Amino acid sequence: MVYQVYPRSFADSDGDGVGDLRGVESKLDYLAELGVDVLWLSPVYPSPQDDNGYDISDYRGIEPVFGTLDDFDRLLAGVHERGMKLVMDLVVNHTSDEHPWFVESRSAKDNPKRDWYWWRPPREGVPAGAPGAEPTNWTSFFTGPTWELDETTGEYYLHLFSRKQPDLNWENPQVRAAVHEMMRWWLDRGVDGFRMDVINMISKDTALPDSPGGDGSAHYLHGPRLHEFLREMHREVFADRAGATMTVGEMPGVTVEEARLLTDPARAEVDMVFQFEHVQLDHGPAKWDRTGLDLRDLKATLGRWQAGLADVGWNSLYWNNHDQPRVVSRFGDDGRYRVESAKMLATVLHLHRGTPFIYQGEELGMTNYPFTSAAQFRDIESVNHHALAGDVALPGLRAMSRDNARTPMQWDASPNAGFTTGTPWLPVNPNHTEVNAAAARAETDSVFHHYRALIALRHSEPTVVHGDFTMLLPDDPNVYAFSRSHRDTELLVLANFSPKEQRPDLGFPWWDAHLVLGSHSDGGTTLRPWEARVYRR
Ligand code: ISL
Repeated sequence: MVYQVYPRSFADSDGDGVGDLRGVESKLDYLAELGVDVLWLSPVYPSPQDDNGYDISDYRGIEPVFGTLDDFDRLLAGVHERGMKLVMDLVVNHTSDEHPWFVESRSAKDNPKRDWYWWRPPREGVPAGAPGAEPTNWTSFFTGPTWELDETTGEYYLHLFSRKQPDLNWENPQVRAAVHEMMRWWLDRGVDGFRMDVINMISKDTALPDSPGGDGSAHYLHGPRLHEFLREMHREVFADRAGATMTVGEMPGVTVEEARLLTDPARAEVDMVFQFEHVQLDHGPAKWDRTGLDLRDLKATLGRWQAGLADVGWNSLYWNNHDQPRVVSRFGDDGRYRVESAKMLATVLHLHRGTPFIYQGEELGMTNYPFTSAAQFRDIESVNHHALAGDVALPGLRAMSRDNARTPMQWDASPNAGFTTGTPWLPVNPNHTEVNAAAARAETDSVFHHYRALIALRHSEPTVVHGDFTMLLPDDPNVYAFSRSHRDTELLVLANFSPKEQRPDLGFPWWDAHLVLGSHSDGGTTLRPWEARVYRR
C-alpha cells in the first residue's frame, strides 16, 4: 500500500510552521509501524507555491522551506533502510511561470523555447486584452479563462490551472526529451517511481477549438497522442529498469475503457491510474454543489472498475488525497460514529482488488476542518472560487475545500498537535486533543490499529491481493457487500454505511462464518451502526 505525505502539513522540524523533509524523516518509524510499502511525496521542488508546489520552477532541486537535496538523500536512505520505497510527484503538464523555460519562452516570439508552451495571438478582430480576445473560450480549473495575455509579445499563453502554471507543449520533442532526462536524473538518485500529475492532459487537440459552455476538457483530456507520449516515456525512462519502478497517472475524467489500455502491462504505459468517478458521485453540477451519496451509485461505480480491470490492468484504490475532503466527514459520520465509520471505510477500501493509497491522517480518522469564514482558506482553488461567488459559497467550501485535507497532521494533544513549535501555516483542527497519533497508537481498538491490521492482512493473505471480486446486494441502499475468492479461500466483506442496524439477506447464515477481522472485536447476526466485517468461508 502507498502512503501519501503532503510535506507542507506533515511534520515541521524547524519551527517555521511549514512541514519539511527532516520532519518526514523523523516519522519514518511511525510509517514503518503502520506497514507502509511505498511513500508518495507531494511536490518538494523549488516553487513559488502558488498551488502549494504543483507549480515547479526547478525540477532538480528542493524548495528551501522543505530542506535541501542532502536532506532528500537522507530521507530516501531512511526509507530504503526500512524496506520501503519512495515515489515522487511528477508535475509536467505545466511548470511555474517562474521556471527558466517559461521565462525564456515568454521573452520573445523568436526565442528557441517559444514553442515549449502554448502561445496564441488574440482572437481575430478582437484587440488583445479586450473581453473575448482569448484564443478559446475555455474556463480554467481555478476559475477564469485558461489564457493569460503576456504584454511582452502581445500573445496569450495557455494555463489549464492557475495563470502561474503555464501548460508545456508536449508536441515539441525537446520538451519531452527534457522531461525524460529529468525523470532519469531522479531515478538515478534512487527514487522508485512517480505519481504523475494530470498526466492525461499532456496531449491536446492542436486546433484548440472553442467549446460549448467553456468546458474545453474534450480537447485536452486523453488527447490524440496520450498513449504515444506515455509509451515513449516508458521506453525512454523505465524500460531498462523493468519491474523496479512504480507509476500511477492521475487522470481526471478517465474511463474504465481507457484505463484498460493505459494499465495493460503489454502496452507499457503506466502501472495504475487514479480515476475520479467515485469522488464525484456527491457533486452537483459543480463540485461545490454537494449532494448526498447514494450508496448504490458508489457500488455501481467501484464495481464497474473492479470488473473492468479484472483481467487486464490494475486498480488504484483511494478515498482521500490532498485534493479531497476527509472521507470520514464525507461518506462516514465524523461525530458520534467517527471511529466506527473510519474503520468501516478503511475495510471496504483495503479489501478491494488493487493498490490502496492512504492519505496522511486518514489512518487516524482525521476529519474536515470546522471552517467558519472565507479568510481561513489558503488553497488557490477555494480562494478563487470565493472571490467569484462570495459568501454564498461558504457551505460548499466548508464541505469540499481542498484545505480540509491540508490542515496539519495530528501527532499528539499538545497545542499545535505536535506538528510544529511555531505557528502552523494552516490551523490545526481543534479535535486534535482527541484525534491524534499518540492516542491512537496507545489504544488497541483505534482507527490506526485497524489500518495496521488491514495492511497486515493484505501482506499475509493472497486472496486480498489476487482474489476475484464479486459485488453482492448491488441494490441495498445501506450495506456494501462483496466477496473475494482465490483458490479455495473466499473472503466475504460486509459493511454498514448507515447509523441503523442492518441484517443483510445473502441467502445463507453468513454470521456463522469465521470472522477474520472487523471494526468491532466480536460478530453477531446483525451489523451495528457503521460496522464492517471480513469473514473467511
Ligand atoms: O481538486 C480539483 C479541483 O476540483 C481537481 O480538479 C484537481 O485540480 C485535479 O485533480 C488535478 O489535481 C492535480 O493537479 C493540480 C493540483 O492543483 C492538484 O493539487 C493536483 O493533485 C494542478 O497541478
